[in-house]
Amino acid sequence: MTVKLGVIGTGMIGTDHTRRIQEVLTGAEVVALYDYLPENAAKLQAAHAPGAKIHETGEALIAADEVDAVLVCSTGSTHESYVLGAIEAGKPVFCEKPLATTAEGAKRIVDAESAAGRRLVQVGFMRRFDQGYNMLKATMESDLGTPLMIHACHRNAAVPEHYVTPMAIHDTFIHEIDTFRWLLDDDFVSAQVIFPRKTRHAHDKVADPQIVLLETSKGVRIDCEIFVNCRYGYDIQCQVVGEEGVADLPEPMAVATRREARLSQPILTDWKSRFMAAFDAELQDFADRVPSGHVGGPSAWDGYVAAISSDACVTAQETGAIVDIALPDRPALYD
Ligand code: ISE
Repeated sequence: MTVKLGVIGTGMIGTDHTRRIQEVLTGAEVVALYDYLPENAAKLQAAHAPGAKIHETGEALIAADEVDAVLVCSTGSTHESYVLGAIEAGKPVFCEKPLATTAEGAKRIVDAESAAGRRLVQVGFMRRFDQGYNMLKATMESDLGTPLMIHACHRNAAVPEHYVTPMAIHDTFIHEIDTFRWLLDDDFVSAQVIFPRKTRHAHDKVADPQIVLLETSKGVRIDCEIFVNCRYGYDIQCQVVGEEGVADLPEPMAVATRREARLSQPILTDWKSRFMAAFDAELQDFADRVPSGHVGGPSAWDGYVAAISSDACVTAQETGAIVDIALPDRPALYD
């Protein structure tokens, strides 16, 4: 069976996902597109999905009979209503992060999905599908004993002018939030943010670098550097310290060269390439599960907890305080 997908939002990630569905994935095709700029949808249709119908609204795309499941790749502020619309239509929906721009919005999605009684929502936290992170998690479980600490860092080469201080949390660090929860099978109880000396390469509206300190309910301490104008590349590091040993996230595979008295290895510069295989795997998993009517992967609950945790980190940025993080009870659907 070929699963028929509709893509809402044909910007950078919507275009990339459409390309991978059409050219990389098996058993799925894009049959519908919507973008608030119709010319963008037309461009994507011409480039990668000539058979797809362009809809006039996202709501029309969700309602279309030929659409089995929906991908929400539009701007963050529109995610909540499209995801709620898909749940109401009983259609599986893959939503890029953030699930919603507020924790209350994410909770409305959790409530709607719980009422529907089945997992219809998968959130685009692709690192759970990354081979290196899966190897790290397996090593933690087999060799490290009880985890005690994580030292991590998330570095981007540069960020655009519209990137402001809170985005270091809800656009960038949000991936780390989900990754740490998943690696540790634990939740956070507090957050603090520290600002080291600022790099001269950051513009006025972004404090860069930052260090986030988290504590989990089991007492694990995490420090994570966020440095989004590091200049040299896109670099994701994660070291787990356990009672029996230490494990590092593997580096992306790269050829080392010896030349002119130097031993060197390239570093990627773009997050889309760094996690390319993980993006492929998360969408393949989503498409494979559509026929069953139940999706897997990161859930609406994970999206909701990420929203609560990132709100606490933003408060920590603003106040300099150690901010408590309290979670509501988890609905049975997510056990
Ligand atoms: C971007 O949205 C991402 O998802 C990347 O993984 C992150 O490194 C970058 O900072 C974000 O802007």
